Amino acid sequence: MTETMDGTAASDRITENWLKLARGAAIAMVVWAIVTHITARVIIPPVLVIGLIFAAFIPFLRDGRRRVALGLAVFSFLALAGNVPALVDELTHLSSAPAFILTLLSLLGAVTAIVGGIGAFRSRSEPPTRRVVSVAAAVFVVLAATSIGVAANTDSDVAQAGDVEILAEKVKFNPEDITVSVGGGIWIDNKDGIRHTFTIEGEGVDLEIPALKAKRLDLDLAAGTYDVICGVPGHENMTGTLVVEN
Ligand SMILES: [Cu+2]
Repeated sequence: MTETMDGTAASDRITENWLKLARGAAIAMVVWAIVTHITARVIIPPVLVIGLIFAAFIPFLRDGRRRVALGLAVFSFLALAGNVPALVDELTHLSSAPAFILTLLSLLGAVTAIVGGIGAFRSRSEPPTRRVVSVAAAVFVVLAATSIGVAANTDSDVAQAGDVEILAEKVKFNPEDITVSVGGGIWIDNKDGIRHTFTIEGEGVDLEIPALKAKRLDLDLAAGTYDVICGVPGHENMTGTLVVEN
């Protein structure tokens, strides 16, 4: 073999190793999209689209396709950037463990896809695959365990006699039309693996309900009709109407 051919073979191998890292990250993102849907029990269109696009990249991240790898890096960056509010929201709420862990997986997967995609495009030196995977796995295990611990130490409230009971399920309040007597209380049972809030803007009502927990609140509102929202980013359709009556 000539020197040139050796050089080409070496650079091909470097590219393939970077592509392997990018492919692993894309697979992690597909796993994230699937598990997110199983946990949520509803189709979440943006997650579905992101998962399908990552899945579509996987078969092409081989055979020296460096431009496809760059495309993966750009797509991963846009997907991350477009979801900053939701990412920050989930990652700052350790007590909602299922959502926290899935969000963490998506963040680590997307960052690794950016690193792998750019690395494959440049193909300068061997990828630090072992280091990247070790660091990502260590961060994932430590933070996931912390979140599970915090969630286990977050108590649910018990409903009190006379409380109006509400479910937060599949990113909806059930019922959506709620009637409470003046001075009455509400008890909300969150059946979802993601957090919700029961919020009435301008009235000082902002009850946080961690994933899979129940919380109660005595309402101190005058008789009237109020709009209820969930303040979690992306839950704009999770609304209700609260009638407080004498
Ligand atoms: Cu919500």
